Amino acid sequence: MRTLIPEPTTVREMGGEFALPSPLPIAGGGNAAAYLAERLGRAAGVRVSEGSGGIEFAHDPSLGEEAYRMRVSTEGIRIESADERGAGWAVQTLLQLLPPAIYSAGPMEPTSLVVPCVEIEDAPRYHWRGSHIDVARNFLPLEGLYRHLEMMAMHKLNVVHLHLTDDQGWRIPIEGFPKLIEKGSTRPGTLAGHQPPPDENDCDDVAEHDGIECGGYYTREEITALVERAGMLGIQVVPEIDMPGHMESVVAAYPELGCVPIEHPRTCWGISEHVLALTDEAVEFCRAVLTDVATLFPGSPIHVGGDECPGKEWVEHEASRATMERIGATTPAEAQAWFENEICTHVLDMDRRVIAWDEVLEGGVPQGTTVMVWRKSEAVEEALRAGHDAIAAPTEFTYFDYRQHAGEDHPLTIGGNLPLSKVAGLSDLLDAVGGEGEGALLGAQFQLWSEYVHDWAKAEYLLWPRGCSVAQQLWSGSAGNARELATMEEHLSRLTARGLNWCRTAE
Ligand code: TNX
Repeated sequence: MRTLIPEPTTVREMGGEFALPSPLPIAGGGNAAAYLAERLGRAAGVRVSEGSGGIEFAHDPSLGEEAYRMRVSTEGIRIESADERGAGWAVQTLLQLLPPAIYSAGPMEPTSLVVPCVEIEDAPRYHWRGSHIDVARNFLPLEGLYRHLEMMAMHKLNVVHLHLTDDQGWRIPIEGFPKLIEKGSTRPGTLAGHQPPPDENDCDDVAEHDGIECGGYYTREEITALVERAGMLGIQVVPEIDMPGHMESVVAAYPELGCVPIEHPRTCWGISEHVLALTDEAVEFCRAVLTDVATLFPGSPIHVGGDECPGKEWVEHEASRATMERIGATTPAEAQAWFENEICTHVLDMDRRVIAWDEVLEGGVPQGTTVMVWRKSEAVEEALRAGHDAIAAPTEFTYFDYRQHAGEDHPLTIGGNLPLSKVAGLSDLLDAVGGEGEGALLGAQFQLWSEYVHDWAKAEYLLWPRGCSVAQQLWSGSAGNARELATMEEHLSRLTARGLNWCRTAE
């Protein structure tokens, strides 16, 4: 039996096998069938036809969300699910029952398209199985995102959280605010991603490092196409517009929205003191942006950031201080709580899930806000007890901008060692905090912050195979096979077939 990652709930081997006929009859299955046809066609030149004797998809409303049942007999394959995503995950399992070359660009041997007879029952432990990608610090080209979606689907990951804006760049066009792209999407200097800059928190120092313009953005058409492709693969795209901190790129574009003037998006890393002004005009701008973002990402939850916002400038800036007096805020934390209330309420009023980083627990946010916890694990319990839904994104287990191994040949990263063996601890954390309080623990996600990630080759190096482990844990509830490289050997050959630059020396 082949290694399946994530591991299904139950697998019963029945003996015998089914060789996929060519052309392959497929009945039903919608997007799931379309994706299967696409992959079999690309890798093995298989054509599909309509009719019976091949793969049959069926609806079974008694199965849970995203769950599926798959029966492979010598006569054919039957896949049952209550929803289209369940059918899609069954297809991913089916692909893993085939030789790893099924993930290649082809052509592979058509004769090797043989599936063992099995009965599989499967359902996810968590419904939020996410991958966060920061495309703001360094712009990452679209092609890689498409490839990443395929990798996510292979691992039954269903949420891609795009960190679309930050101090260093704004990556999404917004109706009525053209300067966000004209001025906010590029900055001088590439921020020395492969060499450590002398001081990464000294903007002058880094700006002088190379002197070329650096930036990029996705067009609205590109975003719409990406969201559609993700949907076909069973993945929801969750946009993040980080506010009211991490907004230097906005202030560079529209100085009237900031507390101090800024010439261009930030040219170094670290937490910026230059935050959005606390004015009605600035809040109105944020509302307008979120309204527009909601149209670009139909039905998606919307992440409104809320992390790392020093309130020092609010006290110094006259108009912001006037707002603080008006709303009766005596500290920056109280002022941010007011801001979060305005913003989160706006998103909730659009009938969307609104998500914010765990800093917002300090001042408070409206009930109904989902808290994404990146700092200490206790904050997950705190969020749940306060009645919020929570998503775990703990630095300790899921910060993939940290190195994968301690070896000297590891490329530059922002943080210390987070080997595969350590990532395997995520499910214990989730087990420990689940069930606390009134909110629900939706699941978890791994984060790729891109301060030191300039291209997809490096992104892939940091993401895999650690991403396999998180996916395994979120789907199956435990680290299982995905603890160390040796136990995942066959699965890793799938990543190789896909041409992925995964880290071969992970510990
Ligand atoms: C903290 S996690 C951040 C990011 C950085 C990251 C680097 C969070 C909400 N904020 O802005 O990129 O650390 O590891």
